[in-house]
Amino acid sequence: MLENIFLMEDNNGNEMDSSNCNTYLAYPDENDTLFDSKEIVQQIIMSQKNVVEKNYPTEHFTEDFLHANSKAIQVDGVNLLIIPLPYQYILGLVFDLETNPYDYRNELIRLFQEYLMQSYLDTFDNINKTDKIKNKSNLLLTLFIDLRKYDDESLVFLKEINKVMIDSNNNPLVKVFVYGIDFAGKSSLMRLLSTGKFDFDYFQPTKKFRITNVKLDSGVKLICWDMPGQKIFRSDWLRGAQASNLLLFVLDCADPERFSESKEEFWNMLNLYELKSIPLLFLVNKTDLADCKENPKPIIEKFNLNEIRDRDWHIVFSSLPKNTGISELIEWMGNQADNLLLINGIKNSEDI
Ligand SMILES: Nc1nc2c(ncn2[C@@H]2O[C@H](COP(=O)(O)OP(=O)(O)OP(=O)(O)O)[C@@H](O)[C@H]2O)c(=O)[nH]1
Ligand SMILES: [Mg+2]
Repeated sequence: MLENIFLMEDNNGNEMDSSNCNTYLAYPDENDTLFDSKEIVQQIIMSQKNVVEKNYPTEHFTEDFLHANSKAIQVDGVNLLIIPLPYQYILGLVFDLETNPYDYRNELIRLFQEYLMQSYLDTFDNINKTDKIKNKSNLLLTLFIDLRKYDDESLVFLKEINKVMIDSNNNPLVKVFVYGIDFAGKSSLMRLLSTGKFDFDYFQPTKKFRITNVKLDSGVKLICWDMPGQKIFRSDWLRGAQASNLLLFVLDCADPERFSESKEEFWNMLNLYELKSIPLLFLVNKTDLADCKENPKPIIEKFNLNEIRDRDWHIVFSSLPKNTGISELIEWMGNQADNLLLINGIKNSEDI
């Protein structure tokens, strides 16, 4: 399974070594400790030194060339596929230890050649630094999602609609798409669900999506895609929502000044054809700061929740520091997951 993907660039356009090569962009893990290890960085560079030093023109990066120069390496228990790119860049893919990175090589090169090379090259033509960084981020995001999809396709797909994947240990994987504007508490909720812990100001605002696995008592795994809520990242939401089984919208109820903005984003996603009929949990968070639970009517009216059609939906009120609402959320998710397993024929009603 592909776990992470990163781009490494030479900082000054000359010799690439671990001391002057300090810009990395990585998906999905922002705080990757991979680059703290000088040994790993050095080996990554060494594996591509010949190509990077020669600084070949772009035309040189043909399919055969990429094929011949991409290398699988294992350093410090990290399993990597390393690919040289034009302009003294190195692309790296991090896999779990059971995966053979070469299984992904052809697919990566195909994706890269087919529709990404141009967008990659565009990032270097006459555009400002912020746009370059954003383009590079988008490139990595696209590659990561497409390669994960490729990997998922080798899992067993049971049905086209409401399909649930199962992993190699036969555990069903239910994908949850977690969205809502910045500061609503999405990442904090993910941490609470997976570790039971909550601390104020534990997270910086999310810049890339994060994937959190939550294992339910029934053995079902919820694969939660926690999206960055800031405005500039919202255009990426649909990509992250691909093939979701459940939607989880998070609202900060203590910030009514942003209700209109929240409502707009909430409905923008709900109205998308791609997300049609997917069950939704509407989480009203931070009830320790403003107790909306006592009187939920204004929220239901403000967000037009009674106009939700053709999908199961449920509203839950939560406070993460007080750990309230969490068991109700888990219970609803668990019931929805069980329904999906029934539809997919993974379990029958006696099992549930
Ligand atoms: N009082 C209170 N604070 C909360 C609650 N949930 C989250 N917070 C705080 O709200 C702030 C934002 O939380 P995050 O989890 O980073 O929010 P987010 O939705 O992931 O934000 P983005 O990543 O920018 O989209 C943090 O300071 C949290 O500690 C809650 O239920 N009550
Ligand atoms: Mg976040």
